[in-house]
Amino acid sequence: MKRPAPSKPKPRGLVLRRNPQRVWGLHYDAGFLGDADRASIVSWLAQLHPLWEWRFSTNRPPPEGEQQRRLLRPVYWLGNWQFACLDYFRPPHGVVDRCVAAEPFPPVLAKLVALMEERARRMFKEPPDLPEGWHLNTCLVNFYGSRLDGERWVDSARVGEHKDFEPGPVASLSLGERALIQFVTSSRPGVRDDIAAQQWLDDGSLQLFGGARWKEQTFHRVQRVDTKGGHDFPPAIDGFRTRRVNFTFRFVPPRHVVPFRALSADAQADVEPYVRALAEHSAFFKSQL
Ligand SMILES: O=C(O)CCC(=O)C(=O)O
Repeated sequence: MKRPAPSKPKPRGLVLRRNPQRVWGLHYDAGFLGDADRASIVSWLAQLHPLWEWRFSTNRPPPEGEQQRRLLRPVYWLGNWQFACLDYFRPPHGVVDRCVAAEPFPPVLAKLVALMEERARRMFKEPPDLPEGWHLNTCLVNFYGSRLDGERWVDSARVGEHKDFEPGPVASLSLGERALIQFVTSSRPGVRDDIAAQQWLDDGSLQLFGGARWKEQTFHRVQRVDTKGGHDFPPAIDGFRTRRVNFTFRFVPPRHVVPFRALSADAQADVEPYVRALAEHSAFFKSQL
């Protein structure tokens, strides 16, 4: 007798593979970035000197069970710099010595940010989804690609499960190889990591996400980045090849952003080498020393 075919397991949690743009709090626009603005961003990238930070520092050594490590990728921050070794902005308790005043957005990003804010304000109307004073004043520029390990290129183009703790909606602009972003319910891979939504982020796309569901109740991760398009972005970074660049724009209440010299003595000591490295190429950071 033929066994009945096993019934297909039901997805646990809502899997929104096709149309996450129809889901409240998520918006996706594959064609957000025009050619001229894209070219202008790429030429701005060419003069950048990203940092490839270490996760811990002298005054903040690795906690038990963890090891000192470099981040998976080089980064650059605009508006304020959240150095990995000082830990990231996590209100309500993690707000002191976290956000160091950084360069403003270049004109092309400032112009795009105004459009992103307009869209976000149509999606989110009031606190807590749209906090008092919200505007996208912070940007993390992530460089995704491969790092040279001895003679081997090792792909490190991914980000593990995490939340962006800055309050309010986040806007994410992608350049280069498409990347798969997933919103999941667990902070550890394999542990109840039901996929609540996922989206391939295309070259030139904008994703907006906000509201409790996508900011608080789920984590997000970049599961993989394609290699098919042959993208290779400037600037040249020693031991690293960039095939995707992502800009995530966030909001840090301005009262939490402090000049480098207003950090505690320990925090200044931990990040001074980074600020000196930035100052070699940036009038802004030179003025902060
Ligand atoms: O690269 C992306 O698409 C997302 C980056 C991200 O999750 C982050 O910067 O927090």
